[in-house]
Amino acid sequence: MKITRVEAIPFAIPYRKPLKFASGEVHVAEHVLVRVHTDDGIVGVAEAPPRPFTYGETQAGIIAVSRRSSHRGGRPDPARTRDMASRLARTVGNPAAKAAIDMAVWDALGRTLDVQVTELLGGYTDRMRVSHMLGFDKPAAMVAEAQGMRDEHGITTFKVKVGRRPVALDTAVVRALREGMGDDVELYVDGNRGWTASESAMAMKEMTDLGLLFAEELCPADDVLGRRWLVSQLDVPFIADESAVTPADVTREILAGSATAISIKTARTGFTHSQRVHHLAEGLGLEVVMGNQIDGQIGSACTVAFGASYALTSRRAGELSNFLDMSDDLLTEPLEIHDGELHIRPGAGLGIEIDPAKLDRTARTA
Ligand code: MUC
Ligand code: MG
Repeated sequence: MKITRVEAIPFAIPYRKPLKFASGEVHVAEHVLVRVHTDDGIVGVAEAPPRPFTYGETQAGIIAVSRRSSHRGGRPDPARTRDMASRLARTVGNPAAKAAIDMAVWDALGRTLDVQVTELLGGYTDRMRVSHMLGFDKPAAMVAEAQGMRDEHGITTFKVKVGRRPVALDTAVVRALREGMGDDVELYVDGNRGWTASESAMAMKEMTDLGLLFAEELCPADDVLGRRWLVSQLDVPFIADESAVTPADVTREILAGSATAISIKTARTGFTHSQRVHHLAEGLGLEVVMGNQIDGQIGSACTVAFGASYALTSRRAGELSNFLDMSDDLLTEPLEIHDGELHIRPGAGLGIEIDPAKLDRTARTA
């Protein structure tokens, strides 16, 4: 079995409601559908979501990297996932492009063997609890959104975007959520590096009675000593997200005391490197949250496929609901969140199929 072609198809799906956070905002999902073809006629799929404000990737860049990857070193065998991943790792950066190719290869492998990707990776469970991400808005609107998610989808874990100035803008939101939703919901905060270390410490102190689960990327990891100072005084785990993209970054940030927990995003480490991050976290006894790079339905299917593979990644609710805010999707059978859970798909590979009519409707020319 050999890979014969890597296709990269740009598409655009507007958000019904834009997501706003400290490092940027997203109004249209301008993603890239990646399809890996094998000489047996199998096609594996994944999606790459560019986040220019975080990683510098763009739709055009992802297309260029994906198309070139198919010429890299002959015709690789998808069963040799490590070989594929190390070929891709020769290109520095470009995490979403490399991750999408890696995941499409795993999907092709699963389809070839007639096995689910989750089973190939570890097969721990078939579902995950869902955490919903609340973007910047006024307190009443964010509480109403959380209530809607609980009523309609049974979601009871919420990640609240923070990092605005003055910090009271955000602490008021978290307090309103705790008061409006009660003590049964899980709440944690993500600053996308918007605050300084001292602003973060002040905000966490102000929210000390709100029973937060985690704090994520409140200040930049590049403020090396400030960040270490902050992390050392918190009484909740501090999640490294965009500061720890590769397994090597994770090692450095954890050993330096700049974080005490890890966000794994398959959109940037695919399945092969996410496995490395998972094994590292498991070995070190770190908490893990399956994060969301504002993924569409294909990306969310990838996240749940990986998260369900291990006890550590499925213990906490995974960030799997951003696709609910998109006005369209590409799947023949759209994902559904019920009773606060998202299940993996029953079929081989990722178990998802692309609907050609939906792709025609949303595809853009490269
Ligand atoms: C997050 O966890 O930071 C925002 C930008 C991005 O790449 O991911 C999101 C959510
Ligand atoms: Mg984050």
